[in-house]
Amino acid sequence: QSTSPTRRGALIVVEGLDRAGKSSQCEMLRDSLSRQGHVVKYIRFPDRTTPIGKLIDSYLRGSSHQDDHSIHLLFSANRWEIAKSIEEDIANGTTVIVDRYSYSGVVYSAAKANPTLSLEWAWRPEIGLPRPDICLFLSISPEEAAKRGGFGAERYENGEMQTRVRELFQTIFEKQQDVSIIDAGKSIEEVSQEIRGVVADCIARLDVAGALRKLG
Ligand code: 2DT
Ligand code: MG
Repeated sequence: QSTSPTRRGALIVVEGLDRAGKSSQCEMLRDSLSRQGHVVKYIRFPDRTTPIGKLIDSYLRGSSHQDDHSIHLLFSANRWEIAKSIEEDIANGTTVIVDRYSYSGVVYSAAKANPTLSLEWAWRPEIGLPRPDICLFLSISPEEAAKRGGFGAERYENGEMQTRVRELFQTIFEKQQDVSIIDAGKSIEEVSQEIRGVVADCIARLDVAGALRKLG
């Protein structure tokens, strides 16, 4: 055979609270990896463009009401409807950067303190989705977040919810493998440089990491 098999892409997830700088950092990482010759896609969840995503968007903007469990499952379904295309991209050598994933999914839902919506319950529908090769958690203090501007108008954008979300992110990332906690209170350039380093290590390990795995 004259053709060598394509090296698979990496699945890189960026998580964090609102105003941690996720979107800017995802864009900078995409541009940096592209300049190095990688084929890169940047996607975000929720993907508000699909039919399920439109229901989620209307819920987040406060235009509609949903039962806590029901909206949780819609957020998860929104990942499942994209999962196959992520797997195909990775197999074809495209590196996929994902802005929010299952970790936001379980943490925001469990933060509602609904007695029948535990972290464990919330994780179940995530099982079997593509497992990130690395999850970068952009950690920012409430003080620094406040300096970056007030809350937006969407559901969840309030102090009480953000405090619970912060605690639950800590809880789940203690147990999670392949998580890198980044101090996102530093300058944009410093944070970006740290992310580039972590991602370079992750990409260098892809051959030994084997095929893309699934969340368990
Ligand atoms: P953005 O501000 O990033 O658009 O997110 N969320 C997100 C959930 O509750 N469950 C999920 O599965 C995901 C991906 C986090 C909008 C809000 O949606 C929350 C903030
Ligand atoms: Mg937001």
